[in-house]
Amino acid sequence: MEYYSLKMRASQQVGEGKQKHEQHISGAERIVGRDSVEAVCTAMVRRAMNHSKGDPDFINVKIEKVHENDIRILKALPVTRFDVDTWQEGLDKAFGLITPLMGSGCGLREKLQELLRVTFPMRGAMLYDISTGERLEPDHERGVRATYMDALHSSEVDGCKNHFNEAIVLATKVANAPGMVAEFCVSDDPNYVTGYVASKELGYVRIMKMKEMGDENGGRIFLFDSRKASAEECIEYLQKKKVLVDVSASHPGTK
Ligand code: WAQ
Ligand code: MG
Repeated sequence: MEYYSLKMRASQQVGEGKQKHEQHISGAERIVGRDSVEAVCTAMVRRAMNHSKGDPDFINVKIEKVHENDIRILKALPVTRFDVDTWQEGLDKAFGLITPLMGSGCGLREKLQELLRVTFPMRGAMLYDISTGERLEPDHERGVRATYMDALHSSEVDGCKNHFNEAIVLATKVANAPGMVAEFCVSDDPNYVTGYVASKELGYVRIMKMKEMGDENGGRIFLFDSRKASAEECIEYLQKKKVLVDVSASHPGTK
């Protein structure tokens, strides 16, 4: 089978004079069979043209052939769901699951909370080394982005975003990165308050409220251990390796 990677990003010009810059509106990526390329491309453009963040001035669609031998197939992380009454309780639960993986030491919860705040303006994720306490992204403002991934056999050409479906694919790719310890995620979509923590050991743990409704602050932290792999190796995998995730057994409602 022949595969193609499709990537779309859309932006809008904002500001005047020297302040003028491109603001990101929407992005999507897929890896699909040759037969779906055209339909998926159309759906991506539709998604860009109908985004709540605004009308795009610029849409970039990139289509690249991918060799089947270069694709790694991964089984989706098992999903569990954790209901909470308040977002404070949700955050507390998330920190409680993650901190034991960061080793022993006090103040880890406060540290994570501080790191999360730093991710708010970033487009990608923070890559944090739990062994040294250093940030390993080459560009701190942007962060690292996991890319070249999709659900296996996904023929869906839907124009709108399904948070869970996209997140389980990303989280599965990330959890399998060399040296990866865990991931922590809160959406930056003001109307989407569900977040998750994930790792090979924890699986994908959905936490139904992790922020206040209307809050547009979100971010991702990739917790990495430089004693287990090199940062270069990990970043290379996240940004270059093609991954298809078998989500056939994944369901967002699993308790
Ligand atoms: N690689 C690295 N970081 C990313 C990527 C990527 N490909 N895409 C987004 N981020 C970062 C970026 O800083 C965003 O601000 C932040 O993550 C949140 O991204 O089970 O929608 O796309 O229902 O807003 C979780 C679903 C949805 C939970 C998460 O994230 C569930 C979501 P968003
Ligand atoms: Mg978002």
